[in-house]
Amino acid sequence: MGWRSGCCKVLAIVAILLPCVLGKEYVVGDEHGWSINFDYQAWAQGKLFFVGDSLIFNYQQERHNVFKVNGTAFKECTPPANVPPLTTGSDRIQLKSAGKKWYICGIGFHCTAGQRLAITVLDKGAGVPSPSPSPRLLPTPPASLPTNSTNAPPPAPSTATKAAGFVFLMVFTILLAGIL
Ligand SMILES: [Cu+2]
Repeated sequence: MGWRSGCCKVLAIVAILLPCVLGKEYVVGDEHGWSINFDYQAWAQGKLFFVGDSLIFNYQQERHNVFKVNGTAFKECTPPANVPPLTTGSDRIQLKSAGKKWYICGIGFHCTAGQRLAITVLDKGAGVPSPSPSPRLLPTPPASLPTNSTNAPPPAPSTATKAAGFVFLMVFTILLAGIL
């Protein structure tokens, strides 16, 4: 009986800390990688980038590169003359501060051809930018509710609760695997 409550405590702590400790990794363009003929703004849309997350630019070395630029250089597709580009073919950039970030390819006319990415990095504490309160802050029904309240279907979960549930499930599975 002891392991159960102890396990729950560990679960709760891990479920809370895990998303904070581990930054997410985003492969820019997913399997398309970092190249021309891709809509990076569409790719970035709907994604939430937080401080601590990382961008990974995958591309064929010497065919492309990655410049971190400012808004003007992004708009005009002008790579900075005084800053060397990233050129490894698998460049990882950790998002260290909140705010707008811009990346372009400095080879040929690739940037003009769409090889540029603009994202907005959010502060960890900022959470999901939404006018409605976080679902985690909603009051939970009292545990003493009679009859079949525990079996009642929960209200449709938001994306945030789904994500939290997924993390919880993962952690639970890992722990369970460790115990068994
Ligand atoms: Cu390029």
